Amino acid sequence: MGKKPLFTSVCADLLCGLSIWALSACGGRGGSATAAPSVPATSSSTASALAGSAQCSATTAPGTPGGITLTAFASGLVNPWGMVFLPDGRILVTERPGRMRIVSTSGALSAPITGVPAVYAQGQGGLLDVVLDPDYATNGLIYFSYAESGTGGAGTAVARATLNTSTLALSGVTVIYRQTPKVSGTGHFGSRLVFGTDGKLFISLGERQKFTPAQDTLKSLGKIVRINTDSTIPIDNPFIGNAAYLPEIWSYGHRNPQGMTRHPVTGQIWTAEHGAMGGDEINTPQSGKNYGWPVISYGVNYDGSKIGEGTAKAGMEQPKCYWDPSIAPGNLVFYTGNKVASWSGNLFVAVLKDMSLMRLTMNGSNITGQERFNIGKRVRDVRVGPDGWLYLLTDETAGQILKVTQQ
Ligand SMILES: [Ca+2]
Repeated sequence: MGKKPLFTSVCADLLCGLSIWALSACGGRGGSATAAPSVPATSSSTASALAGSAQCSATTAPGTPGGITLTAFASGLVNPWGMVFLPDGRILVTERPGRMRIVSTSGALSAPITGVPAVYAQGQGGLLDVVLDPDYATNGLIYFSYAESGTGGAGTAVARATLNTSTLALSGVTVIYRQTPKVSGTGHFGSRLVFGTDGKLFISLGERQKFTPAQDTLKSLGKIVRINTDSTIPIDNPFIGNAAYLPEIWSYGHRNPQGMTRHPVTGQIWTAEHGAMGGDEINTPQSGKNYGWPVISYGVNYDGSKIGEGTAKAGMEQPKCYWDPSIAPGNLVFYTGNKVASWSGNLFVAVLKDMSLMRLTMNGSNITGQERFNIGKRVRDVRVGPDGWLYLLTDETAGQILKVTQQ
């Protein structure tokens, strides 16, 4: 594994200085900020558009690292990937090899639910996320994402179905979205499913480890797309009527966003994205915006070689923050529980490679600091339970649901 090129290191240092200023200005470091340092830019005319981003870990949040208690709530899951609490408190969970189960309120696993379509369970592919329809209590509809094989290779798909929790069966399974085109390879499928406050469905889609298709707006690789649940396209999507763009595109230039959630107050969609080495990102994708991959990135190739044109470019958005070294983020969620007052409104990130749970403190929509809780297992998903505690999925062959409490 090579060292980063000098240019990238210098840029990162400059941006780090900027980051600390930005975090101080938000109260994250306690210092008094009087003026922003100069902003690195490729030309003076675009300097105002090229402000750099902050390292997510630039400050340490107040708290007691490790001061949580982990309880094994359920065991016996094989590479669990997504979960959602049902109205009765049970948990609907996916296992990447292609199974979906219901976990009882005492942690017992049901038999596999029937009717799940065949999935492409290779590499990072398989059965992925699952969410409930906003009107699930009355219509019983669920939506799930998965890797699907077909002409050209494989790609992410999203299906809708009616869940019968008594017979443990899906019925009326209908594919409502397919990533295009299908390509070779087993990596970077995304994908998370999140409903906007208006009932439109956001789908995060990886670039299938193909790099440049993330900037190709006639392909849905490396995109956040937004659809109606009947598979039609919302009329207020940003590129409706523009033949140079797929109409479902909400934002583009993403690498592998495997985390996505909705802010409980603002309704804004937040994503966690696997970057190249040293470039994992938190983003707040805005309608019609370009998030840069692979033209700009804080990461480098795994052989140390540079990617693209640097860390900033006019017309491309900066992440809210990034991690260098990489942590490999899974899903993320804002804490809306009532069990730990100091966590209120904080952003929790499931972490795979670093085998941890990150707590990002917030001031409004600004990230002000980070607290790391060691979990010791690859954490794929994090959700707030109806009891106000956090629940984690560990993405392992002997995978578990862990309950997180704090005294
Ligand atoms: Ca980016």
